[in-house]
Amino acid sequence: MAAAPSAASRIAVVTGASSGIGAATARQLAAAGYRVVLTARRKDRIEALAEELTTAGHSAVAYQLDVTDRAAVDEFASAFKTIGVLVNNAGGALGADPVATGDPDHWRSMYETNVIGTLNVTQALLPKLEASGDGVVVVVSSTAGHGTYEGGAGYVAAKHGEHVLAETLRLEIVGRPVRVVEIAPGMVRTEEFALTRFGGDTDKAAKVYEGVAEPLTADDVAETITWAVTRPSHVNIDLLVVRPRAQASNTKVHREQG
Ligand code: 8X3
Repeated sequence: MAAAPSAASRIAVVTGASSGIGAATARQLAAAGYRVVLTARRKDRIEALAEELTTAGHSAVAYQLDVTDRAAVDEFASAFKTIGVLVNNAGGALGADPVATGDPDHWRSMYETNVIGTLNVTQALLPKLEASGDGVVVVVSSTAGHGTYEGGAGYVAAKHGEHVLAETLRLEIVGRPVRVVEIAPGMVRTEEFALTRFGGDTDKAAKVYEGVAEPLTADDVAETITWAVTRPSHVNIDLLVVRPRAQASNTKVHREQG
């Protein structure tokens, strides 16, 4: 049997690499020796990050990509013969309204970015991951993919969709040289997640983390992703749920009184 390619010769594609968990993951995979391909809609941000990584002696390129645009995703995929790692990180939440009043456009958009986006990129790159002889697909879902909470239904439904995609793909491709890893983070304080969810309302965004001693950071999650993908190729981390110590469940969060 041929030896697995070394990390140094392997390409890692990260979607949503312009900020937060995606950017942190790109940094850590680059430091681990991967040639990272940063994708996101915001070209300026991924170009700046690619430049930063290259200056630090790593290998990184930026490719502007909207994961919901299948034609663009296919064109992107056609540039590669093989890929070692795909981190499906692009996505996010819009709104936190009850089912009774939630905006159907928000629901549609969340399904489109989180589920169809992951589907598009995974379908397009799966042959390339397989061709590497040791591919890893990472789906960055959420604890919202494993239980619901009031006001979360639209996002929770989309994240359950991502979880189902990962679990089903693992069943369907067993026996082929591609691992399927799901990382499900709980409360992570990033610069944009809550702000995007609440349409730029900084007060509402700040309330998400109010009194929580130490929410997870993007780096904490990036470490779990990097750890999972760098296990030996016969070790598949099916699902890794990671929360801050202060969060016992989606609805049980310890908040210190200010
Ligand atoms: C983020 C976790 O609790 O905001 O994926 O849904 S939560």
